[in-house]
Amino acid sequence: MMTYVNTLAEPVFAFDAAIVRQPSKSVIGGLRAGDGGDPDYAGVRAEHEAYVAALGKAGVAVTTLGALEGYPDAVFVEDPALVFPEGAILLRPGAESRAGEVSEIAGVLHEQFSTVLELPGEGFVEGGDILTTPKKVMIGLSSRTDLAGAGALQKLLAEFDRASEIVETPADVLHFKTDCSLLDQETVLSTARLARSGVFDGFDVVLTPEGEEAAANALRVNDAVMVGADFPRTIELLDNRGYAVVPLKTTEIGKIDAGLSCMSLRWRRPSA
Ligand code: CIR
Repeated sequence: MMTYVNTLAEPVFAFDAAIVRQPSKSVIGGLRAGDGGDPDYAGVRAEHEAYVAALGKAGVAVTTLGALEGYPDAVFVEDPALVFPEGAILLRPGAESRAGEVSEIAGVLHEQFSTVLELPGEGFVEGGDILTTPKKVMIGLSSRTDLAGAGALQKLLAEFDRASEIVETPADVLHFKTDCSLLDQETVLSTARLARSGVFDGFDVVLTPEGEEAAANALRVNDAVMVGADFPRTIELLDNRGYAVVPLKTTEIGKIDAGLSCMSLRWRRPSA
């Protein structure tokens, strides 16, 4: 295995590469907990296109995979795998309808990474439950990520010299990162319901304004902080704190419980 030294010299949100996948027409049947109606396919495509453009503008080279009609949620490439400068990890989604997405993304990961590990054992982990911070990788238990999967993942992260911690996701919240994101090396954006658990003790915490909980799934990429355009108070809050806010529409993907982190795998390529 390649030894990767000095992983923490760059901020964890310094990315120069990303993988995304075109939304399929079947995305309108994507998994969701609520009943806010089906997303509009053209709307999802438009949101996805603007997102990919924003990644490019932030300085990331984007690899775009083709749509997978057999997997309505496959546009959310964050969930079947995890990527770091040191290598990639193939996960095991807890949602049955998403299990096949892992082998669909394995090929491009083998092309782009010299090390690709696979989650052993029987447990489940989805990437939406993983928050990478400078000091540790946080693994949220949820309806999609169980203790067996989280424990197996900790062992793989140790191979990358990454410390990790298993934490709880609030009840009825899809993924850990549905409710939080990293704004900079010390600061997280979090819903009050998640922060209340004390999980972010030691971080600076910016709380999403009441009623804008869905804004918590923001995405820091290099200098840009991408935030859902439907959340004006969160945008103003982050703008006032000096972040370079890039509002992006998430109205349609929000109907199937998705936000900005879900639509890409992002990493920094190790320098030769
Ligand atoms: C699902 O329920 O799996 C999709 N409809 C949404 C996945 C969102 N992914 C993410 O937050 N990483």
